[in-house]
Parts: sequence; C-alpha cells; structure tokens
Amino acid sequence: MKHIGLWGPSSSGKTVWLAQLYLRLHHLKTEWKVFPATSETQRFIELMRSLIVDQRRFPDGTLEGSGVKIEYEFAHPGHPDKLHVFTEDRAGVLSERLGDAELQAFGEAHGLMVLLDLERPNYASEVRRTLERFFLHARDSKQDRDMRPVVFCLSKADRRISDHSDFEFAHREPEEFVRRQLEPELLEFVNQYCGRHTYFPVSAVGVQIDFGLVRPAVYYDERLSLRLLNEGVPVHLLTPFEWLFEELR
Ligand SMILES: Nc1nc2c(ncn2[C@@H]2O[C@H](COP(=O)(O)OP(=O)(O)O)[C@@H](O)[C@H]2O)c(=O)[nH]1
Ligand SMILES: [Mg+2]
Repeated sequence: MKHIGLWGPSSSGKTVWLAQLYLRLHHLKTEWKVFPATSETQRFIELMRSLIVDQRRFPDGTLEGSGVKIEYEFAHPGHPDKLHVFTEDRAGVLSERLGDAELQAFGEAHGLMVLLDLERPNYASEVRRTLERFFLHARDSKQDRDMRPVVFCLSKADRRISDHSDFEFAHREPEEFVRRQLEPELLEFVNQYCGRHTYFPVSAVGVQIDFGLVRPAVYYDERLSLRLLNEGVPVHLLTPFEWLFEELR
C-alpha cells in the first residue's frame, strides 16, 4: 500500500474535489476504481451525494472542530499497489495547526498533493512553510530536498477558464497553464525544494460547454449562495492522481 496525503488550507476545495471524484468517476473512461476506506468516509459520501447531486449545493465551510478525515483507496488492474489517499478536512488546517500525528502522516506519505488557492493572500508562503514542515517529518529528511513526487493543483480552475482556448490549454498543457498563474518566488522554491513535481489546474465543478461556448457551471441563487448546475464538465478530476500513481510505481 502506498500513501498519498492531500493538503490544502480551509476553503481551498478539498471537500468538493474528493466528493466529485467519487461521485463522477464512473463518467470517466478509466479502469481506476475508488473505494471509501473508512465508515467515516462512507458517511461523508452519502452526505455529499444528497447535497451535491440532489440539492446542487456546496458543503458549508467545514466548521471549527467538526471536520472529517476523508480516506480513499484506489485500485487498478495494471498497477502493482493499492493507493491510499487521505486528507485532514478540518477548518483552518494551516501548517501551524497540524498536530504531530498529522505531520507524521504527511511526512511519511509516499507522495503529496498540494492545493493552491490563489485567492488566499499569502498562499505562496503558506505552501512553503507547510512543505518545509512536512519534510522535517519525512523519513529521509537528511537530504537537501524532498524527493517524493508532489503534484501542485490550482483549485477552482473554472474561474480561470473563460473560453474554449483556455479550456484546451488547461487540458493540453496543464503544467504550463498553472505556471503562468503562479508567483515566480513559489516556482523557484518548488524547483529547488521538490525533486519530482508537476502542476495541474483542477476544477471539481467544471464548466459547461455548448457548441464550443464555455460557460460557468455555478451560479448564485436568490440567497446569494453559490449553487451548482449539473451539466459541468470537471477539469482534471482524476489526472493529477494518475500522475502520482504512475510516479509511485
Ligand atoms: N468555482 C468553484 N468553486 C469551488 C470549487 N470547489 C469548491 N469551490 C468553492 O469553494 C468553497 C470551499 O470548498 P471546499 O471543498 O469546502 O474547501 P475545503 O475547506 O478545502 O474542503 C465551496 O463552498 C465552493 O464555494 C470549484 O471547483 N469551482
Ligand atoms: Mg472541507
């Protein structure tokens, strides 16, 4: 079994991504199968099914002290290992607030996914501090850089896709699409600090496409809460995981 930790600050899109990944995997042409690894995750999925699919709502921001630990197991007939993906889905889980057990789990994971939410002020320094803390707890933290595969995901990428050429670019050159949006200091840090990494834009809700026109798959209802349209085509829902799974062969 290989372990992969998914980290992102609160509101960066962890809950929605992991929910959509499970709920929409069967729409994708893939031999990957995903299973909830715990009964807590099973309950999470049932809750999300009724919220996202039936009511087309987003989960409320995870409240202080009320989060769930979401854990999936991935399997593929052609892959030698089972892959265990976990996240700490709690409010305000910044690197400072992570407990020792969590730091240990992320430190010992075989691979990492990091969500980049560009709407957060100081997202770059937050990411740097977090990666440094994870690496301090890593098995071979004596090296000068972290050699585990890391995939950096620009979440809510639908907000940065306004026409068909953006949509194509996000699919054809995911790494370049994200690089162009990031602070140069962060790119530089990642180059020096992470031995194996890549970038993907991710949109769990996706965009609507009709006749080549790209439109948002979300809208604000009369109470000004963000709601989902069901017709969205998600962007890179599974591919960042597939990249990591291949690196971990
Ligand atoms: N436009 C857009 N908004 C998203 C997407 N995913 C999440 N959001 C918004 O971001 C909020 C926080 O997402 P959530 O998954 O709960 O973040 P978490 O705290 O990291 O688990 C949601 O309530 C949505 O309003 C996405 O793919 N696109
Ligand atoms: Mg959450």
